[in-house]
Amino acid sequence: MKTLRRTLLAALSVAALTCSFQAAAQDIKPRIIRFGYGLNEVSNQGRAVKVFAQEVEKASGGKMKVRAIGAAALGTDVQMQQALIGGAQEMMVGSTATLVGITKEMAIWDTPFLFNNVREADAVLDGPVGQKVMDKLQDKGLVGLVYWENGFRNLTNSKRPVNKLEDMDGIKLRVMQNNVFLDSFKTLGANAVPLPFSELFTALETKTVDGQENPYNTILSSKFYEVQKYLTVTNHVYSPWIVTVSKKWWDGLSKTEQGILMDAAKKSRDFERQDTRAEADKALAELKAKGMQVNELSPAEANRMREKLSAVNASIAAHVGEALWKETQAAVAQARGK
Ligand code: TF8
Repeated sequence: MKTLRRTLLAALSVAALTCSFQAAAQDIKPRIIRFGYGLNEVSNQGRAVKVFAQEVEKASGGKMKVRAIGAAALGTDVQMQQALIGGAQEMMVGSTATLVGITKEMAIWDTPFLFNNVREADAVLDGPVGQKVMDKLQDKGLVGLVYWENGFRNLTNSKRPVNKLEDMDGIKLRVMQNNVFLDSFKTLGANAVPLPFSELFTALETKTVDGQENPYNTILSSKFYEVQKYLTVTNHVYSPWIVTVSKKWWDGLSKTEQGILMDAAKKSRDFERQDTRAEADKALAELKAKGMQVNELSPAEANRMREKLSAVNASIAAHVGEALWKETQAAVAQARGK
């Protein structure tokens, strides 16, 4: 009797399992996902998109296929965001800074010296404040999945070593298309020029601009060392990337499909942060080997820059709202205390 019951139970649970597998399988439709990004294939961004694509294909039994399209071949960050909103493209990854025109709260991440290290960045971005800011995208037709690391930004230029604030005077500096960055670098005395990333290399090469700021990884993968002699270690702001989905398209997916994308996004995030950090650790030495002249700011000059830049804080707070500003400061303080 006991054996019979056991056999029956086993048979039943096999049936239930098969059933739920079938339900899940029916829940996954053949899909082509155009996933655009701005850096090239051999960048940390490109590597992580590849991991995302593999995870999605694996989890969907090959039904959901990710077409990874890099080097801004589908457009600049801003153009791709519009394509996602309109439903002409499914997914992308890009800087949160380029989203500020759509969702003003994203400007909180552009606060100079907001995070002292990546541990603080992870805690705040993956915590309730990061989620809250991400959720604001939904009203605008975008769904944010996860934050990836672009990294701490550093200054390069082709004119002269920047050892003190005054050395920034009159340097034509490309900034991201975002008012906080524009204000920040004007405050520092540079002649700030907003440009999309895809035009940056040529602009540096033709001396349309003298300098730019980006993490070491990007200076390396985009070969800026070929057209920029001087690198100043400023770490003036931590830049996140954000993986977004067209809400129009997302809303038509089954829960299973959404779950597959979310799960793959998290896996790609964990991979990306590790990969980016490992690369950043070696990148400065590589940039020196490529011929860049690197200098650090003296503690006194670094402080002057910090103080100068704190002048933009009030306008960021006004832009994102005092409540979010305070909540973010509290979340940073909490992360710092741990
Ligand atoms: C920049 C950003 C870039 C991103 C990328 C194209 O300087 O740091 O890394 O926008 O997605 O524009």
